[in-house]
Amino acid sequence: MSLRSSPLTIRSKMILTQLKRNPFFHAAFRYKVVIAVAVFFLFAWMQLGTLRSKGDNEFVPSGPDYQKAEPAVAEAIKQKKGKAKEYPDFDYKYDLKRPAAAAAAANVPSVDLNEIENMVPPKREHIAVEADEEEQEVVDESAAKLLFPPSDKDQRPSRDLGSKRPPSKKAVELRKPYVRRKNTLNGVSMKRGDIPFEVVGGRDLYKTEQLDAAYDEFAADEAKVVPGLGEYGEPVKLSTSEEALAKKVMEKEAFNLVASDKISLRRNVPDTRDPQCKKVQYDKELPTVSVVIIFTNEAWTPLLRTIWSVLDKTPDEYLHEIILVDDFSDKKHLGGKLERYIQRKFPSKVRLKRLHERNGLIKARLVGAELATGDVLMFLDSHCECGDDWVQPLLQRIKEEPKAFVVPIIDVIDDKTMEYYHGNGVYFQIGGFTWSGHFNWIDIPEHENRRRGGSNSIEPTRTPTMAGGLFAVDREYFWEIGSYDDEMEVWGGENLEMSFRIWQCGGVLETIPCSRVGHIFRSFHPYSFPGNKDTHGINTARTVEVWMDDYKRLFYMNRPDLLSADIGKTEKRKALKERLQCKPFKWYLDNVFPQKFILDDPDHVFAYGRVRNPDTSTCFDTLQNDEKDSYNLGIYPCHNFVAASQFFSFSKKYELRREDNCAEVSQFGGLPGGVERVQMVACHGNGAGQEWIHTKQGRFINKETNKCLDARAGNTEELVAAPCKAVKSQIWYFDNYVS
Ligand SMILES: [Mn+2]
Repeated sequence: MSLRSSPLTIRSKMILTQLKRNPFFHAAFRYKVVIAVAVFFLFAWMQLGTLRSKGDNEFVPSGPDYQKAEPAVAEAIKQKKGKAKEYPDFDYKYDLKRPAAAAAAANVPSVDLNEIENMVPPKREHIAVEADEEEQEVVDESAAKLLFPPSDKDQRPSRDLGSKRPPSKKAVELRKPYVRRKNTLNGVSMKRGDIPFEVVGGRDLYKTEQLDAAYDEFAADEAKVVPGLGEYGEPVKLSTSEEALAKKVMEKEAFNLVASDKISLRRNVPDTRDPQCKKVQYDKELPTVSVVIIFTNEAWTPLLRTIWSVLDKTPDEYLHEIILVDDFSDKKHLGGKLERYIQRKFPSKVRLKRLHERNGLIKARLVGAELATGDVLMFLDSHCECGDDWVQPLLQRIKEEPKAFVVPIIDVIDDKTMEYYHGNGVYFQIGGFTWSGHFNWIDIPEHENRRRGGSNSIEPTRTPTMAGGLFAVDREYFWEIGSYDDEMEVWGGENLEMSFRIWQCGGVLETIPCSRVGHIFRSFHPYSFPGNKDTHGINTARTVEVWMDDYKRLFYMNRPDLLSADIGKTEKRKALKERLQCKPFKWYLDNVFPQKFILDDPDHVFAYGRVRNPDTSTCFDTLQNDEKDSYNLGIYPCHNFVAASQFFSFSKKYELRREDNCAEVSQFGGLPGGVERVQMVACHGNGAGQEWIHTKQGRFINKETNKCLDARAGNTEELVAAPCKAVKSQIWYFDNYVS
């Protein structure tokens, strides 16, 4: 059978003939060779374009710090950037079109309109969605997209603008197959990828006045503000009905958002500095600063107040930029509303970077630091208020000592009243740590006061650790000394890691008394931890593995559970320690934190371990009391392993103690027969009621009261101090005696 007679061939021939009647296809058939060649070149050209744009999209920061960054860190961030593209845009949760499209696809009745109305109250959200869709066409020009003035209904044409006539032949001839649009920022053309931010401020780039005059979506927020309320850090008093609402909100936000919303975003705070600070002259030439603020689901007013406060309190010549890094928030106000606020109200120094998955504090800060281009990096929490001249003393110190990590004195903003507390400007504390791996505040030791010139000095004050939320450092030195441990997860422990590393690897960590920044201390984390992991514990285990050498035994005694936990690999950090030739932890303890009590160190103790009464086989026990407070010391059947709750030391100062608490005979009225309770209170180091004699026979005699520790009590779990007698219940021995 020949092909000619095949019905299929005949039919296709017929179709072809019909097609040829169409003038367009007729032309196409006539010039098929020309078209083939054209298509080939077009295809080749597009391939070239894709290749080029791939290169542009790749996240390779151009600053010198990038090269200095640990290659692994740089690689990790690079990979993350690549990956982020696969995730939907941040705003997707508010995209009305999406549920509608899904419903249509599933062939179900469309969503109740009222429901949608309730989901998205401000009409502005609709406009934003539309605008986004139009912008899809120029999505390649991400930089240009950034600089679109805020969309506004009043600025839109009232009818379709454009001719319905078909384009002239000449115009068709002139049209090129594909025109790349140029990106410009204030008229300076730039390559795609030059602006790695989703949004930049537009106050200084656009005429926003007429926009402000139109419908203002921020008017409702501004209407909540009561003029003068909270000025100079005064506490806010709420009405009874507001108070009830505030209580509810506090359970979610961990601070009083109702009060915060009523205070001006640009309120004044008191000048809490030592009066001596006002006389200090700072250099005119100081390094510039990039302020990095990361946040996840931060409330509206604290976040904006933080940004305003930095803008208002930092001299313009030193403020290089404010980089906001959004760690995958899903609160509505942090979507389009925040973007429009930034575009309208803030200058172009304020930039927003979105992360498209939850990265956690450590990685989010690394992203911010990568994007920064100022001389100095300053990290701030997203609920701060800066004091007068807060930045100059920090920049001055870094200019003088480029290896200094500096922290301001962190003032307390009350989480219930938003009161900005101010003491006498002189007293402040520095950072310590506990062997269980937590940061704590400690008093400045005598030796440091001598070094810095007295307890009233405003000179930089050395601190063994930092709280972590707020600090500044030379940008290049930040990378040189190992930035952050990027294998740490979400939150916690990174501040101790950084503190140990700074000191052990040749830097200094200082509190700068003339710099003060207020911070809302919240009682709990208002956000969830992915996977509900104990990231603080795991991160701290990483820290002790890398930096604490043998002293990690004291950490694991408190956290035996972490001995078997998966803490990831620490090789990279150990290699860094090796490369930077960092000093051992013993050097840190001897030189930076000599006042730190080491529970089992022969220089600090005569004896340590369990304290056991052989007759009853009971041991001293904290009975799980909170050691931040005073508590009555107890006894409990001895464990057959080293449990932190039964670990005590007999110090070289003759204290019977724990890490920070010492045993005293209680002053608060005793039991019958001259028997007293025994209390654990903060060690003061001055002997007196905290001094004990431990005899060869095993007695513990309190020097002040001459009473002996005794295991016989009405309550079997209570340790008491009783008149000394030759009884077995007054014999106690430590597990270990240091000769
Ligand atoms: Mn904080």
